[in-house]
Amino acid sequence: MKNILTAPFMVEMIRTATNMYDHGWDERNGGNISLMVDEDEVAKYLDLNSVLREIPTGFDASTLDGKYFLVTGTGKYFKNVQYAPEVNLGLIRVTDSGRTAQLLWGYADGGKFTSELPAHLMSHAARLAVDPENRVVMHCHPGNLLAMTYVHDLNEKAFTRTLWQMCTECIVVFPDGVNVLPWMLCGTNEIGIATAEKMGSARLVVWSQHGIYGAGKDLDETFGLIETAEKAAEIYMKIAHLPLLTTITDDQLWLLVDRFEVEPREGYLAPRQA
Ligand code: 2HA
Ligand code: ZN
Repeated sequence: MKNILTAPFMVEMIRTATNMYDHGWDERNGGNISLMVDEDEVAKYLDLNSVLREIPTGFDASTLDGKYFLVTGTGKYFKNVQYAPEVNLGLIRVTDSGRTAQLLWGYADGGKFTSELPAHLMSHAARLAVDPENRVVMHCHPGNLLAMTYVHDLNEKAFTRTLWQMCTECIVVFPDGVNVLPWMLCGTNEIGIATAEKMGSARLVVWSQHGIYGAGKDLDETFGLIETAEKAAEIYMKIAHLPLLTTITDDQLWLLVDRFEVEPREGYLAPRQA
């Protein structure tokens, strides 16, 4: 059996957590990542019959039964993932209609998965229902997106349109837009259900005054999605207090849509000029 620390999914997870920390998105124990890994891939590194512990999840996620996830640990710091992956990460198999997580590797100090597991697994289920290729759910606290939720209208269309107007590439990277939740208590099934519901129509969900959730087919793509939205929010926070002399118009956004063949969120752009 090969050493799991050499697995491409593990190497990529460690690099991504480190990179997110380096971007300032994951102070202290902030943020969490879950990566769905194919059983065939896990079997190269672990004995699938060797369950270290069973941990209750506290919610149902029946469509995920039998699926494997590499997940950051509760209370753990992204800063430390690269130095002690087996303490800060765990690999779980979901069973019992989602109610139990079987630990196959990791959480070596007796720990467990992120407190945000409900939001993660429910979001995986929601994204898989609309995109079978989805593998990643990522949560973090990027400063400019967070700041924007204090000063910008939290209406999803208004929030999305502002981000699209801040950088030319935004509508190409997230044509589905950004959904927004009001402030809610984190770590609960309620915020998990609300996040998953928002994930049905967009891969980015802002948690007001807290952070953001992103979903995608791999860690790089999901990181890039959040990175692009955060860059747009940074531009917004640089200019919001200044007189606005120019913007990217809806006609120009339509040119991007046509050139890059993306499908903008229905009704978010003014109708095309004839
Ligand atoms: O503790 O970011 O939302 C990790 C978090 C909770
Ligand atoms: Zn958080």
